[in-house]
Amino acid sequence: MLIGLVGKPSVGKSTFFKAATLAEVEIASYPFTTIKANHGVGYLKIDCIDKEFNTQCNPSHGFCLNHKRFVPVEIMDVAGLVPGASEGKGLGNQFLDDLRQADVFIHIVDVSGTTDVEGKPAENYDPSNDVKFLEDELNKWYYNILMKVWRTFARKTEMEHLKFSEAVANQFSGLKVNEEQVRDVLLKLGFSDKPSAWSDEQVLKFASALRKKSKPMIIAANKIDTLKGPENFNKIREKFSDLIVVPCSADSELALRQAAKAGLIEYIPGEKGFEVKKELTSKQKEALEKIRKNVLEKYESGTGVQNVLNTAVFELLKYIAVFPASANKLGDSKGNILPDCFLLPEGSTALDFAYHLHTDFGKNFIKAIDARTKIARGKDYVLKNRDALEIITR
Ligand SMILES: Nc1nc2c(ncn2[C@@H]2O[C@H](COP(=O)(O)OP(=O)(O)OP(=O)(O)O)[C@@H](O)[C@H]2O)c(=O)[nH]1
Ligand SMILES: [Mg+2]
Repeated sequence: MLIGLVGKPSVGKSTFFKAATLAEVEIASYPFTTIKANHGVGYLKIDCIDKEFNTQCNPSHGFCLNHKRFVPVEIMDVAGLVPGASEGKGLGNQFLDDLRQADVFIHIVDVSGTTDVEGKPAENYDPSNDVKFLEDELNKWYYNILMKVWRTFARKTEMEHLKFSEAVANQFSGLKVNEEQVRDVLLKLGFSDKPSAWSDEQVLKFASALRKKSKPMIIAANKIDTLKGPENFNKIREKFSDLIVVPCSADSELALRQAAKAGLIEYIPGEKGFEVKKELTSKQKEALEKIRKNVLEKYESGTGVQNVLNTAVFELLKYIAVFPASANKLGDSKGNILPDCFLLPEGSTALDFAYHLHTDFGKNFIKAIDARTKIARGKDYVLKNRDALEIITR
Protein backbone atom coordinates (compact mmCIF):
# COMPACT_ATOMS: atom_id res chain seq x y z
CA MET A 1 0.00 0.00 0.00
CA LEU A 2 1.51 3.31 -1.07
CA ILE A 3 -0.08 6.72 -0.62
CA GLY A 4 1.14 9.42 -3.01
CA LEU A 5 1.00 13.11 -2.08
CA VAL A 6 0.41 15.26 -5.14
CA GLY A 7 -0.22 18.92 -5.84
CA LYS A 8 1.28 22.05 -7.35
CA PRO A 9 4.45 23.48 -5.71
CA SER A 10 4.36 25.16 -2.27
CA VAL A 11 1.03 23.72 -1.14
CA GLY A 12 2.53 21.87 1.83
CA LYS A 13 3.13 18.35 0.50
CA SER A 14 6.42 18.01 2.33
CA THR A 15 4.94 19.56 5.46
CA PHE A 16 2.13 16.99 5.36
CA PHE A 17 4.69 14.25 4.73
CA LYS A 18 6.88 15.37 7.61
CA ALA A 19 3.89 15.69 9.95
CA ALA A 20 2.80 12.16 9.08
CA THR A 21 6.23 10.50 9.14
CA LEU A 22 8.45 12.84 11.19
CA ALA A 23 11.11 12.26 8.54
CA GLU A 24 13.61 15.06 7.97
CA VAL A 25 12.66 16.72 4.69
CA GLU A 26 13.06 20.16 3.26
CA ILE A 27 10.17 22.61 3.61
CA ALA A 28 10.23 26.12 2.16
CA SER A 29 7.93 28.74 0.72
CA TYR A 30 9.51 28.77 -2.76
CA PRO A 31 8.37 26.41 -5.58
CA PHE A 32 10.18 23.15 -6.30
CA THR A 33 11.72 22.79 -2.87
CA THR A 34 11.31 19.05 -3.30
CA ILE A 35 12.99 17.57 -6.34
CA LYS A 36 13.73 13.97 -5.45
CA ALA A 37 10.77 12.00 -4.09
CA ASN A 38 10.69 11.31 -0.34
CA HIS A 39 9.54 7.94 0.94
CA GLY A 40 8.50 7.39 4.53
CA VAL A 41 6.22 5.56 6.90
CA GLY A 42 3.04 7.15 8.23
CA TYR A 43 0.23 5.56 10.21
CA LEU A 44 -3.45 4.76 9.92
CA LYS A 45 -5.43 5.01 13.11
CA ILE A 46 -7.94 2.36 14.11
CA ASP A 47 -9.67 1.33 17.31
CA CYS A 48 -7.42 -1.41 18.60
CA ILE A 49 -9.09 -4.70 19.45
CA ASP A 50 -6.90 -5.17 22.55
CA LYS A 51 -9.44 -3.39 24.74
CA GLU A 52 -12.10 -5.96 23.90
CA PHE A 53 -9.72 -8.63 25.15
CA ASN A 54 -8.87 -6.59 28.26
CA THR A 55 -5.24 -6.34 27.39
CA GLN A 56 -2.62 -3.99 26.00
CA CYS A 57 -1.06 -4.90 22.66
CA ASN A 58 2.63 -4.64 21.70
CA PRO A 59 2.72 -3.93 17.97
CA SER A 60 5.82 -5.13 16.16
CA HIS A 61 5.18 -2.42 13.58
CA GLY A 62 3.55 0.88 14.46
CA PHE A 63 2.30 1.67 17.96
CA CYS A 64 -0.77 1.81 20.18
CA LEU A 65 -1.78 4.84 22.28
CA ASN A 66 -4.85 4.69 24.55
CA HIS A 67 -6.03 1.66 22.60
CA LYS A 68 -5.79 3.51 19.33
CA ARG A 69 -3.69 1.36 17.06
CA PHE A 70 -1.41 3.09 14.54
CA VAL A 71 -0.82 0.79 11.58
CA PRO A 72 2.11 1.64 9.30
CA VAL A 73 1.54 2.70 5.72
CA GLU A 74 4.03 3.93 3.14
CA ILE A 75 3.76 7.54 2.01
CA MET A 76 5.52 9.32 -0.84
CA ASP A 77 6.07 13.06 -1.27
CA VAL A 78 7.00 14.18 -4.77
CA ALA A 79 7.99 17.30 -6.69
CA GLY A 80 5.22 19.83 -7.37
CA LEU A 81 3.25 19.51 -10.60
CA VAL A 82 2.31 22.50 -12.73
CA PRO A 83 -0.08 22.79 -15.70
CA GLY A 84 1.62 21.10 -18.65
CA ALA A 85 3.58 18.70 -16.42
CA SER A 86 2.45 15.77 -18.56
CA GLU A 87 4.12 17.53 -21.53
CA GLY A 88 7.31 18.11 -19.58
CA LYS A 89 6.63 21.52 -18.02
CA GLY A 90 8.03 22.45 -14.62
CA LEU A 91 9.97 19.47 -13.37
CA GLY A 92 7.90 17.56 -15.83
CA ASN A 93 7.40 14.13 -17.00
CA GLN A 94 9.95 12.04 -15.25
CA PHE A 95 8.60 13.23 -11.93
CA LEU A 96 5.18 11.92 -12.78
CA ASP A 97 6.83 8.53 -13.05
CA ASP A 98 7.56 8.67 -9.33
CA LEU A 99 3.81 8.25 -8.87
CA ARG A 100 3.52 4.99 -10.79
CA GLN A 101 3.50 2.77 -7.75
CA ALA A 102 0.91 4.73 -5.76
CA ASP A 103 -2.42 3.08 -4.90
CA VAL A 104 -4.16 6.29 -3.95
CA PHE A 105 -3.47 10.01 -4.20
CA ILE A 106 -3.89 12.71 -1.65
CA HIS A 107 -4.17 15.96 -3.56
CA ILE A 108 -2.87 18.68 -1.29
CA VAL A 109 -4.51 21.98 -2.23
CA ASP A 110 -3.38 25.30 -0.73
CA VAL A 111 -6.64 26.99 0.34
CA SER A 112 -4.91 30.12 1.65
CA GLY A 113 -5.17 31.61 -1.85
CA THR A 114 -1.64 33.00 -1.49
CA THR A 115 0.10 30.80 -4.06
CA ASP A 116 -0.59 30.90 -7.79
CA VAL A 117 -0.93 27.98 -10.17
CA GLU A 118 2.86 27.51 -10.19
CA GLY A 119 3.25 27.85 -6.44
CA LYS A 120 4.57 31.41 -6.56
CA PRO A 121 3.32 34.04 -4.07
CA ALA A 122 -0.02 35.57 -5.08
CA GLU A 123 -3.03 37.32 -3.62
CA ASN A 124 -6.60 36.07 -3.70
CA TYR A 125 -5.85 33.16 -5.98
CA ASP A 126 -8.80 30.79 -6.41
CA PRO A 127 -7.52 27.33 -5.39
CA SER A 128 -10.52 25.54 -6.88
CA ASN A 129 -8.65 25.93 -10.22
CA ASP A 130 -6.03 23.54 -8.93
CA VAL A 131 -8.40 20.63 -8.48
CA LYS A 132 -9.19 20.48 -12.16
CA PHE A 133 -5.73 21.12 -13.60
CA LEU A 134 -4.10 18.48 -11.47
CA GLU A 135 -6.64 15.85 -12.45
CA ASP A 136 -6.18 16.81 -16.10
CA GLU A 137 -2.41 16.42 -15.86
CA LEU A 138 -2.68 13.03 -14.24
CA ASN A 139 -5.20 11.89 -16.83
CA LYS A 140 -2.98 13.14 -19.67
CA TRP A 141 -0.07 11.32 -18.13
CA TYR A 142 -1.99 8.02 -18.47
CA TYR A 143 -3.18 9.03 -21.92
CA ASN A 144 0.37 9.69 -23.15
CA ILE A 145 1.56 6.34 -21.89
CA LEU A 146 -1.32 4.65 -23.67
CA MET A 147 -1.00 6.69 -26.87
CA LYS A 148 2.64 5.77 -27.36
CA VAL A 149 1.61 2.25 -28.16
CA TRP A 150 -2.09 2.59 -28.91
CA ARG A 151 -2.47 2.01 -32.65
CA THR A 152 -0.20 -1.00 -32.88
CA PHE A 153 -1.41 -2.27 -29.56
CA ALA A 154 -5.12 -2.05 -30.42
CA ARG A 155 -4.62 -3.72 -33.79
CA LYS A 156 -2.47 -6.47 -32.34
CA THR A 157 -4.98 -7.38 -29.66
CA GLU A 158 -7.73 -7.54 -32.29
CA MET A 159 -5.73 -9.59 -34.79
CA GLU A 160 -4.43 -12.05 -32.26
CA HIS A 161 -7.75 -12.14 -30.45
CA LEU A 162 -6.11 -11.23 -27.18
CA LYS A 163 -8.34 -10.36 -24.30
CA PHE A 164 -8.37 -6.59 -24.41
CA SER A 165 -8.70 -6.01 -20.67
CA GLU A 166 -5.83 -8.38 -20.00
CA ALA A 167 -3.66 -6.75 -22.66
CA VAL A 168 -4.31 -3.26 -21.26
CA ALA A 169 -3.62 -4.43 -17.72
CA ASN A 170 -0.31 -5.86 -18.94
CA GLN A 171 0.55 -2.63 -20.72
CA PHE A 172 -0.21 -0.68 -17.54
CA SER A 173 1.17 -3.12 -15.00
CA GLY A 174 3.87 -0.60 -14.08
CA LEU A 175 1.07 1.72 -13.03
CA LYS A 176 -0.51 -0.92 -10.80
CA VAL A 177 -3.55 -1.30 -13.01
CA ASN A 178 -5.23 -4.70 -12.85
CA GLU A 179 -7.53 -6.49 -15.24
CA GLU A 180 -10.60 -6.09 -13.07
CA GLN A 181 -10.15 -2.33 -13.06
CA VAL A 182 -9.86 -2.28 -16.86
CA ARG A 183 -12.98 -4.42 -17.16
CA ASP A 184 -14.94 -2.12 -14.84
CA VAL A 185 -13.92 0.92 -16.86
CA LEU A 186 -14.79 -0.70 -20.20
CA LEU A 187 -18.17 -1.74 -18.89
CA LYS A 188 -18.93 1.74 -17.67
CA LEU A 189 -17.82 3.51 -20.84
CA GLY A 190 -19.52 1.08 -23.21
CA PHE A 191 -17.20 1.85 -26.17
CA SER A 192 -17.08 -0.52 -29.14
CA ASP A 193 -15.07 -3.70 -28.70
CA LYS A 194 -12.86 -2.65 -31.60
CA PRO A 195 -10.37 -0.36 -29.83
CA SER A 196 -8.51 0.40 -33.07
CA ALA A 197 -11.64 2.30 -34.15
CA TRP A 198 -11.75 4.52 -31.07
CA SER A 199 -11.25 8.25 -31.56
CA ASP A 200 -8.45 10.06 -29.71
CA GLU A 201 -11.12 11.54 -27.50
CA GLN A 202 -12.37 8.10 -26.60
CA VAL A 203 -8.86 6.97 -25.77
CA LEU A 204 -8.49 10.02 -23.50
CA LYS A 205 -11.78 9.21 -21.78
CA PHE A 206 -10.65 5.64 -21.34
CA ALA A 207 -7.25 6.70 -19.95
CA SER A 208 -8.91 9.19 -17.57
CA ALA A 209 -11.37 6.64 -16.26
CA LEU A 210 -8.57 4.16 -15.79
CA ARG A 211 -6.53 6.74 -13.87
CA LYS A 212 -9.46 7.53 -11.61
CA LYS A 213 -10.12 3.86 -10.99
CA SER A 214 -6.52 2.81 -10.36
CA LYS A 215 -5.39 5.94 -8.50
CA PRO A 216 -8.41 7.49 -6.80
CA MET A 217 -7.91 10.86 -5.19
CA ILE A 218 -8.97 12.68 -2.03
CA ILE A 219 -8.50 16.41 -1.47
CA ALA A 220 -6.69 17.78 1.57
CA ALA A 221 -7.69 21.45 1.81
CA ASN A 222 -4.43 22.50 3.42
CA LYS A 223 -3.57 25.76 5.20
CA ILE A 224 -7.10 25.92 6.60
CA ASP A 225 -5.54 27.93 9.46
CA THR A 226 -5.10 30.95 7.17
CA LEU A 227 -7.42 33.94 6.78
CA LYS A 228 -9.03 32.84 3.51
CA GLY A 229 -8.71 29.12 4.28
CA PRO A 230 -12.28 28.37 5.43
CA GLU A 231 -13.89 30.39 2.64
CA ASN A 232 -11.85 28.67 -0.09
CA PHE A 233 -12.40 25.27 1.49
CA ASN A 234 -16.18 25.77 1.35
CA LYS A 235 -15.94 26.86 -2.25
CA ILE A 236 -14.07 23.70 -3.24
CA ARG A 237 -16.43 21.51 -1.29
CA GLU A 238 -19.42 23.04 -3.08
CA LYS A 239 -17.86 23.02 -6.51
CA PHE A 240 -16.64 19.42 -6.34
CA SER A 241 -19.40 17.66 -4.48
CA ASP A 242 -18.35 14.28 -5.88
CA LEU A 243 -14.92 14.49 -4.23
CA ILE A 244 -14.02 13.97 -0.59
CA VAL A 245 -12.54 17.24 0.68
CA VAL A 246 -11.03 17.38 4.17
CA PRO A 247 -9.98 20.62 5.90
CA CYS A 248 -6.37 20.31 6.93
CA SER A 249 -3.49 22.12 8.57
CA ALA A 250 -0.32 20.14 8.00
CA ASP A 251 1.73 22.87 9.64
CA SER A 252 -0.29 22.60 12.87
CA GLU A 253 -0.03 18.81 12.88
CA LEU A 254 3.74 19.09 12.43
CA ALA A 255 4.05 21.50 15.36
CA LEU A 256 1.97 19.21 17.58
CA ARG A 257 3.85 16.08 16.59
CA GLN A 258 7.19 17.75 17.18
CA ALA A 259 6.10 19.13 20.56
CA ALA A 260 4.87 15.65 21.51
CA LYS A 261 8.15 14.10 20.38
CA ALA A 262 10.06 16.57 22.54
CA GLY A 263 7.89 15.57 25.50
CA LEU A 264 6.34 19.02 25.83
CA ILE A 265 2.80 17.82 25.28
CA GLU A 266 0.83 14.62 25.04
CA TYR A 267 -0.93 14.53 21.72
CA ILE A 268 -2.53 11.62 19.96
CA PRO A 269 -2.67 12.25 16.19
CA GLY A 270 -6.19 12.95 15.02
CA GLU A 271 -7.52 14.03 18.44
CA LYS A 272 -9.05 17.41 19.10
CA GLY A 273 -6.84 18.36 22.01
CA PHE A 274 -3.48 17.91 23.77
CA GLU A 275 -2.21 17.98 27.32
CA VAL A 276 0.76 20.09 28.38
CA LYS A 277 3.40 17.93 30.06
CA LYS A 278 6.31 20.31 30.66
CA GLU A 279 6.88 23.97 31.43
CA LEU A 280 6.50 25.81 28.10
CA THR A 281 8.11 29.10 27.12
CA SER A 282 5.54 31.83 26.51
CA LYS A 283 6.23 31.59 22.79
CA GLN A 284 5.62 27.84 22.72
CA LYS A 285 2.51 28.24 24.79
CA GLU A 286 1.13 30.91 22.55
CA ALA A 287 1.80 28.91 19.38
CA LEU A 288 0.27 25.71 20.71
CA GLU A 289 -2.79 27.40 22.21
CA LYS A 290 -3.40 29.15 18.92
CA ILE A 291 -3.46 25.76 17.19
CA ARG A 292 -5.84 24.47 19.84
CA LYS A 293 -8.25 27.34 19.38
CA ASN A 294 -8.02 27.97 15.62
CA VAL A 295 -7.66 24.42 14.35
CA LEU A 296 -8.19 21.57 16.81
CA GLU A 297 -11.36 22.86 18.40
CA LYS A 298 -12.70 24.35 15.21
CA TYR A 299 -12.63 21.32 12.92
CA GLU A 300 -14.24 17.97 13.47
CA SER A 301 -11.09 16.03 12.65
CA GLY A 302 -8.59 18.35 14.34
CA THR A 303 -5.70 19.16 12.02
CA GLY A 304 -7.18 16.78 9.44
CA VAL A 305 -3.89 15.02 8.62
CA GLN A 306 -4.88 11.73 10.29
CA ASN A 307 -8.39 11.94 8.87
CA VAL A 308 -7.08 12.39 5.33
CA LEU A 309 -4.83 9.33 5.60
CA ASN A 310 -7.58 7.19 7.13
CA THR A 311 -10.21 8.31 4.65
CA ALA A 312 -7.90 7.64 1.69
CA VAL A 313 -7.30 4.05 2.74
CA PHE A 314 -10.48 3.00 4.51
CA GLU A 315 -13.11 4.96 2.59
CA LEU A 316 -11.70 5.63 -0.84
CA LEU A 317 -9.79 2.37 -1.26
CA LYS A 318 -12.13 0.54 1.14
CA TYR A 319 -9.36 -1.42 2.79
CA ILE A 320 -9.90 -3.25 6.06
CA ALA A 321 -7.58 -4.01 8.98
CA VAL A 322 -7.36 -7.61 10.16
CA PHE A 323 -5.55 -9.07 13.17
CA PRO A 324 -4.08 -12.56 13.36
CA ALA A 325 -5.13 -13.81 16.81
CA SER A 326 -6.32 -16.94 18.52
CA ALA A 327 -9.00 -17.07 21.19
CA ASN A 328 -6.69 -18.72 23.69
CA LYS A 329 -3.48 -16.98 22.82
CA LEU A 330 -3.21 -13.39 21.70
CA GLY A 331 0.58 -13.32 21.80
CA ASP A 332 3.39 -14.54 19.57
CA SER A 333 6.22 -16.84 20.64
CA LYS A 334 8.01 -13.89 22.25
CA GLY A 335 4.97 -12.97 24.30
CA ASN A 336 4.07 -9.88 22.27
CA ILE A 337 0.33 -9.33 22.39
CA LEU A 338 -1.41 -8.83 19.03
CA PRO A 339 1.88 -7.95 17.34
CA ASP A 340 0.45 -7.74 13.83
CA CYS A 341 -2.33 -5.99 12.02
CA PHE A 342 -2.67 -6.24 8.24
CA LEU A 343 -4.36 -4.10 5.66
CA LEU A 344 -6.35 -6.01 3.05
CA PRO A 345 -8.63 -4.98 0.19
CA GLU A 346 -12.37 -5.07 0.64
CA GLY A 347 -13.85 -8.46 -0.17
CA SER A 348 -10.77 -10.40 0.98
CA THR A 349 -11.61 -13.85 2.27
CA ALA A 350 -10.27 -15.99 5.10
CA LEU A 351 -8.19 -17.83 2.49
CA ASP A 352 -6.76 -14.55 1.14
CA PHE A 353 -5.79 -13.67 4.69
CA ALA A 354 -4.10 -17.05 5.15
CA TYR A 355 -2.07 -16.54 1.96
CA HIS A 356 -1.24 -13.01 3.07
CA LEU A 357 0.24 -14.39 6.31
CA HIS A 358 2.18 -17.15 4.60
CA THR A 359 1.88 -19.18 1.41
CA ASP A 360 1.96 -22.37 3.49
CA PHE A 361 -1.00 -21.14 5.54
CA GLY A 362 -2.90 -20.63 2.32
CA LYS A 363 -1.95 -24.00 0.83
CA ASN A 364 -2.73 -25.95 4.00
CA PHE A 365 -5.79 -23.99 5.06
CA ILE A 366 -8.45 -25.95 6.96
CA LYS A 367 -10.47 -23.20 8.62
CA ALA A 368 -10.27 -19.85 10.36
CA ILE A 369 -11.46 -19.30 13.90
CA ASP A 370 -12.86 -15.99 15.07
CA ALA A 371 -10.89 -15.06 18.20
CA ARG A 372 -13.84 -13.15 19.68
CA THR A 373 -16.60 -15.71 19.21
CA LYS A 374 -14.62 -18.92 18.57
CA ILE A 375 -16.86 -19.49 15.54
CA ALA A 376 -15.18 -21.44 12.72
CA ARG A 377 -15.12 -19.84 9.27
CA GLY A 378 -14.53 -21.44 5.89
CA LYS A 379 -12.15 -20.26 3.21
CA ASP A 380 -14.81 -18.12 1.49
CA TYR A 381 -15.66 -16.15 4.61
CA VAL A 382 -15.49 -12.47 3.69
CA LEU A 383 -13.41 -10.55 6.23
CA LYS A 384 -14.73 -7.57 8.12
CA ASN A 385 -12.81 -4.57 9.40
CA ARG A 386 -11.10 -5.33 12.73
CA ASP A 387 -11.65 -9.07 12.45
CA ALA A 388 -9.37 -11.19 14.64
CA LEU A 389 -8.78 -14.63 13.16
CA GLU A 390 -6.67 -17.69 13.74
CA ILE A 391 -5.83 -19.78 10.69
CA ILE A 392 -5.88 -23.54 11.29
CA THR A 393 -3.76 -25.51 8.87
CA ARG A 394 -3.19 -29.12 8.04
N1 LIG B 1 -0.25 28.45 7.18
C1 LIG B 1 0.15 27.26 6.79
N2 LIG B 1 1.30 27.14 6.07
C2 LIG B 1 1.67 25.90 5.68
C3 LIG B 1 0.89 24.75 5.99
N3 LIG B 1 1.50 23.67 5.45
C4 LIG B 1 2.62 24.13 4.84
N4 LIG B 1 2.73 25.46 4.96
C5 LIG B 1 3.82 26.33 4.42
O1 LIG B 1 3.79 26.28 3.01
C6 LIG B 1 5.11 26.40 2.47
C7 LIG B 1 5.41 25.28 1.51
O2 LIG B 1 5.49 24.08 2.20
P1 LIG B 1 6.17 22.76 1.60
O3 LIG B 1 5.78 21.65 2.51
O4 LIG B 1 7.61 22.95 1.35
O5 LIG B 1 5.37 22.66 0.22
P2 LIG B 1 5.54 21.58 -0.97
O6 LIG B 1 4.17 21.36 -1.51
O7 LIG B 1 6.28 20.40 -0.51
O8 LIG B 1 6.37 22.41 -2.04
P3 LIG B 1 7.35 21.91 -3.23
O9 LIG B 1 8.27 20.87 -2.67
O10 LIG B 1 8.04 23.11 -3.66
O11 LIG B 1 6.45 21.34 -4.28
C8 LIG B 1 6.05 26.41 3.69
O12 LIG B 1 6.38 27.75 3.98
C9 LIG B 1 5.20 25.80 4.79
O13 LIG B 1 5.57 26.21 6.08
C10 LIG B 1 -0.31 24.92 6.77
O14 LIG B 1 -1.03 23.98 7.10
N5 LIG B 1 -0.61 26.19 7.13
MG1 LIG C 1 8.06 19.61 -1.07
